[in-house]
Amino acid sequence: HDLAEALDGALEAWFQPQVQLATGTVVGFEALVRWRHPVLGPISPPEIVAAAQSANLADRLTATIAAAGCRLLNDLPGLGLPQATVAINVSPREFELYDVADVLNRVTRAHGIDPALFEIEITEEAILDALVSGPQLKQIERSGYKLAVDDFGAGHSSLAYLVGLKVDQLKLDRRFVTGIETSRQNQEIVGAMIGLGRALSMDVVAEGVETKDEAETLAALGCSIVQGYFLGRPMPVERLPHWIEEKR
Ligand code: G
Ligand code: G
Ligand code: MN
Ligand code: NA
Repeated sequence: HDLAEALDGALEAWFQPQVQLATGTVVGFEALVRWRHPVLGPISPPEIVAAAQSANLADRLTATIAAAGCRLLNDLPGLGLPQATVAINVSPREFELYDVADVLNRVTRAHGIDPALFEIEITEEAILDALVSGPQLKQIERSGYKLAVDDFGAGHSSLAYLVGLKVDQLKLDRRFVTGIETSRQNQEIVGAMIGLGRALSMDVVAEGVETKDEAETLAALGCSIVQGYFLGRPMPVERLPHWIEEKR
């Protein structure tokens, strides 16, 4: 009940920048849900998502986050930022619950936003459940949205699913990134995943970059885009101008 109400007010999308290593340019923002309950305090995103699913509000949650993403895209010139993408998370169960492409289409049309500016983050688990997700992913792809595989390398390791699906981006799981400057094994693994991305024309984004050493090691390995606390934490839109100012 509280969530239904929050979807019209208190619930927010925060945004975490994705930065091109070579140039320092912001190329995207991942939208992450945030909700401070008036009595219970901050509710964790997995709890919000679970509550939305059991209350039959999952489609509205996605619509709310996507709408915030559209507003950010429309605000970028005013913020003095170049064109960028917005990434939205969709969990595996959601494909069983509602028509994801249909929800996204309604929102992007209402805001006059090109679907190609949206990156839909799905997990390996969602892709592997092809009976449920297959037709939906095709529909998302046909509507013009980009697809990103989130937590890449952390789930089922079969790469067969990369064939026949138009994946634009691989988001390397944080576990390969943390302390990469001292782990020869993680350097080899990340190097191989970057090679895979290059061979298949997919951007590779390293997640959870927390230190300069990690960023430099990733740059040396040929990683093009990074995301993590070192570059910027998830933040409300109001904080973006300050973050941009600090970065200059
Ligand atoms: O935002 P972190 O800040 O705590 O997010 C924790 C988890 O919640 C991540 O796995 C992230 O993908 C997921 N998450 C965040 N926002 C959303 C959302 O709007 N929808 C879905 N399905 N998952 C989200
Ligand atoms: O599952 P997904 O990759 O969508 O989850 C992203 C999660 O990672 C969010 O909870 C986000 O707040 C968190 N996150 C983003 N950057 C960092 C980071 O540098 N370090 C850590 N530990 N978490 C991060
Ligand atoms: Mn994500
Ligand atoms: Na991830």
